[in-house]
Amino acid sequence: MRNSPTFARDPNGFTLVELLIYILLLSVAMTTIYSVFISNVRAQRSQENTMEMVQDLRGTADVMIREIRMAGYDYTDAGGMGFAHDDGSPGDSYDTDANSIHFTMDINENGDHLDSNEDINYYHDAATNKILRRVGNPGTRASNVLAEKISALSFAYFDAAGNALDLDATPADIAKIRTVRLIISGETAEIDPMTRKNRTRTLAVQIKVRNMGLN
Ligand SMILES: [Ca+2]
Ligand SMILES: [Ca+2]
Ligand SMILES: [Ca+2]
Repeated sequence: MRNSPTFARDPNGFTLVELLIYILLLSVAMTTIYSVFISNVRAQRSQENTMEMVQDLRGTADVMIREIRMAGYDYTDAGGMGFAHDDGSPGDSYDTDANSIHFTMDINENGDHLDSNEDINYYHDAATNKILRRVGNPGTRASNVLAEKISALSFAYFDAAGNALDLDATPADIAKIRTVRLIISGETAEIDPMTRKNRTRTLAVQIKVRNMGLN
């Protein structure tokens, strides 16, 4: 009888079928481990992207809150400081309403709002998703990008009694502003690997403008 060493069963070894089953099970296990690993990496990446975006959003909101809070600061009682409408620049971006804010203050306490950082306007450019911070007086204004990846920015205004003011309908109500509500939405710089979309977060802050209505 001829021996067939290839297919002979060694009591301590594997048959070819057993070996194939083993390889199959091993590859299923490896695939499972790999996909768990990949989804962990994706989840971590997504979390990092979101945290980074939220930090940027807070930083942007902090700058705006700090400046808006000073609106109307008028140490010498010179008058004329506070929220402003469009002062000659065309369009809907320089006024104080839902999509933009414009305000003045006398930071260096010399009786005017003509010095640096005393005439400020924020506007959301919906075409580029940027917040523009424009500073200075007409003719000498400089425009800077305060933040990018901002999917939405809006403002709401309230009087001393907490009533909402519609400044487009009644522009003169600008003098009654005592609280500004800032709503800002950011989105992640990268498409989220889990959802295949940009993640977004929204911050809403109430800012008391204590210098308004003091004189
Ligand atoms: Ca506007
Ligand atoms: Ca307007
Ligand atoms: Ca000044």
